[in-house]
Amino acid sequence: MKRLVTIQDISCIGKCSLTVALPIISAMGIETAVIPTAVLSTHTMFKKFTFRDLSSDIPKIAKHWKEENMKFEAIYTGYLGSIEQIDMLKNFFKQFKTNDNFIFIDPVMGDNGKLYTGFNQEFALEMKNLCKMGDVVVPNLTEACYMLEREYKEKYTEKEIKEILIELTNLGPKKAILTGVSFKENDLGVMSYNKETNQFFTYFKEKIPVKYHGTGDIFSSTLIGAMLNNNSLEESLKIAVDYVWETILDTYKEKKEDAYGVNFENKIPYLINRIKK
Ligand code: PXL
Repeated sequence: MKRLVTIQDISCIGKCSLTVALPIISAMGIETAVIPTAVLSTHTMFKKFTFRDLSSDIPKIAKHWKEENMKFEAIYTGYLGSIEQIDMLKNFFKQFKTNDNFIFIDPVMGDNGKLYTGFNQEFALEMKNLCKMGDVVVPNLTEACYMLEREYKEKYTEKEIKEILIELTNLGPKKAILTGVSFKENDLGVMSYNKETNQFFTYFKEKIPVKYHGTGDIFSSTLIGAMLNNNSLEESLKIAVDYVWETILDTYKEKKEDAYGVNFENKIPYLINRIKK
C-alpha cells in the first residue's frame, strides 16, 4: 500500500484540513500519515477559536521517522500556522524528499481576494519560497496573487490565467493547478499547466450559487489521492472537481450554513466508485 504524509492543522469542528484529508485519502486506498501543525477548536472563519501551536513537535517527529527510515510516496502540505512552521517544513522536505516521491503544496492562506485571519503579505512570500521546493502546487487565485504579488481581480482572461500558471512553474514546480477559475458566467473549475509536457488543461462544471468552507482542502486531498492511484494529472483533476461538485450539490440541497463545511461523507461511495474505474 502506498503511504503519504500530510502536514496541516486539526480544526476540531469545521470539516477542513486534516479532518477531511484523513478520511478522503484513506478511503482512496492510500495510507495517510499525519503531522498536525496546530489544534484549533474550529477553523478561523468562526468569530472565536482556540489555537494550540504544535510547531515544536515537527522536528522531533521528523527525527524519529528518520531513525525508523520512514518513506512516503508523497508529502502533502496544507494550512500552516506560522513562518517558523514553513522553515521547519523546508527541513522536513530536505530529509524526506527522494528521487521517487513528490512534494504537493496547497499554499492555504486565503480566498475571495483576502487572506484568512492571522496571515499577511510576509507570510505569503514565505509560502512562495516553500512552493519553490514543490513538485505540484495548488493555489486558488487569491493565494497565487498574494504569492506572485499580482493584483487580485474578479475576472481573468485565459491568457492571464496561463501567465499565472507559467509564473508558478517558473518558481520550480513541474505542475501548477489554479482553482476557482471561470471564463464563463455559469462555469467554475480549474486550469493546470504541466511544464514537462508544456500542456495546459481546463475542466469546468456548472456553478452552484453558493460557497462552502473547506472545499479547497477536499479538492487537494482528492487530487493527490487520485494521482497516487496512478491517474494522470488531467484525469485526477476531473475526479477531484467532480467529487467536490457532488459534495457541494449534496450540501446545497440541504440549505446548510457554509462555515460548517460540505457533506463530503455522503459522497465517499461515489468517490470510491470513480477511483475503481
Ligand atoms: O480550509 C482551509 C483552512 C484550514 N485550516 C484552518 C483554516 C482554514 C481556512 O480558513 O482556518 C485552521
